[in-house]
Amino acid sequence: MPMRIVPSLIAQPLYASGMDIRNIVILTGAGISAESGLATFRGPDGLWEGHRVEDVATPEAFRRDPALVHAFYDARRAKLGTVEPNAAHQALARLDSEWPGELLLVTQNVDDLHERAGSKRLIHMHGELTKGWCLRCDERFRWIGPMGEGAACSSCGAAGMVRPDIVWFGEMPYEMERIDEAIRGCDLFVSIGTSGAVYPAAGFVQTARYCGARALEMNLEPSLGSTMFNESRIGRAGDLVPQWIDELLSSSPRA
Ligand code: BV8
Repeated sequence: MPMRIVPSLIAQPLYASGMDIRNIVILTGAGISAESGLATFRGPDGLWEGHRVEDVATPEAFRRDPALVHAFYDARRAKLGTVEPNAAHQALARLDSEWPGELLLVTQNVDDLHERAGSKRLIHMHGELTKGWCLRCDERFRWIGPMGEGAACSSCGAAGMVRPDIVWFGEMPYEMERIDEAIRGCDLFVSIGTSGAVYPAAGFVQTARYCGARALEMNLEPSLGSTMFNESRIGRAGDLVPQWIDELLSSSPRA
């Protein structure tokens, strides 16, 4: 699928000549894992794998029907074992290992495909499917396999107090200070595979532009915040991201 470039209304060339890109923040969403076979959120039926968000991804839903919420996350955790990182994940892992400047990869995704591809400078702002959280001792720990209502905490042993370590709607995303600091200090903000529908992630581009950074989005369609970007490259992440990283690494001074 050929790449389509949509210059934004307030377009300025992405890399103003002589502009030295050193510090980069990259935000990813469900679209980057679509080519690995994981469903995005805004499915054709608007449902999320057949569920209304408020029935499976809120603290109220967990109090109301923990069995349903556990079944929802157990199914997604099981699916993880059947998928692999794609070319976009791998290209970002290459950038992580070769980029001489500051780099922070912030993902809204709870899957583990970025770290399986090798990305290290990574934050899961909405939590991880492969982690559990004990509401008795407040410990977080790796979790493989189904969790279910009776799960025992691998730290304090309490049964039935373990929930998926996922940030639900109405809950505060993780590492917001670190993310905000990186965005305020970056030269380039990049958004990949996200619709820009959920806050605070959807507001990152405003902060970045306000602090003088350039902004690039790569998505299958213009996102809700598309006009805030200096450039929008429309297409599949698996094609666009490796292309962009080749471009960036070939134009940037080595360490
Ligand atoms: C909070 C974990 C308060 C769960 C998730 C301001 C205005 C309005 C509303 C709010 C606001 N501030 C807060 C809110 C409320 C809410 C919110 O934003 N609601 C929305 C619906 C309006 N936000 C919150 O509740 C947040 N918390 O605000 O806390 C607070 C403040 C202080 C103190 C205490 C509390 C927390 C939100 C986090 C919820 N958890 N995920 C789980 O995963 O199970 S959000 C979840 O949905 C994802 O993580 C992601 O963030 C979002 C889905 O968006 P995308 O990832 O972008 O996916 P989507 O399907 O939408 O789009 C995919 C895109 O990819 C599409 O554009 C498509 O074209 C593209 N694509 C598809 N294939 C490809 C592709 N692109 C490239 N290549 C391809 N192959």
